[in-house]
Amino acid sequence: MLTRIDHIGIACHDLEATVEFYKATYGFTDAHFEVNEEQGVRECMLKINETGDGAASYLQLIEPIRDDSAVAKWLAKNGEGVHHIAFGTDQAVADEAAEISGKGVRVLYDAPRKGSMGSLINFLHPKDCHGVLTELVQKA
Ligand code: CMX
Ligand code: CO
Repeated sequence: MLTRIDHIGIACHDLEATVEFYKATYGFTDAHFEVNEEQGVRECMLKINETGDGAASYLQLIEPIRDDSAVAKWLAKNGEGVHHIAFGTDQAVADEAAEISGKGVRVLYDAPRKGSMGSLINFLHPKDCHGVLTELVQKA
């Protein structure tokens, strides 16, 4: 079952400047930086609030590290902005993805991949989700 908004992914050109905007404008302070080589991004998870399922909701600010990454392609076409939404699941993400796949929605990866902070992730195709690239997250 999906039990939270895990994060909203926001694509940006300058990670540090974008993090500074969110800190200075809204007062968010809990920031975790990491690089996800496989996804081709540098990112900052800015924690917004804890959630009733024992996890939390974040903004995920992402800057591409490679020109051939999904986010670089998207930024070149659209400019900065909301890139995806991510739901947290209370079960194995492979099981969640299989259930959703059974409803006719394309799941992008055959097996879960590494997400932020030790999580496991998969994605649903935006064309099957009314234009929204949707990520599934199993927290570490
Ligand atoms: N949101 C909504 N629609 C999107 C989209 C997005 N983020 N990215 C692409 N699309 C749409 C495009 O607008 C395009 O639509 P049209 O055909 O109507 O123009 C269509 O999907 C195909 O897009 P494309 O530009 O040709 O891009 P690709 O098909 O090569 O890739 C996708 C699209 C979703 C398969 C690819 O972005 C992907 O694999 N994404 C998953 C990985 C990812 O996004 N990683 C970064 C985040 C990492 C993290 O969260 O940790
Ligand atoms: Co994400």
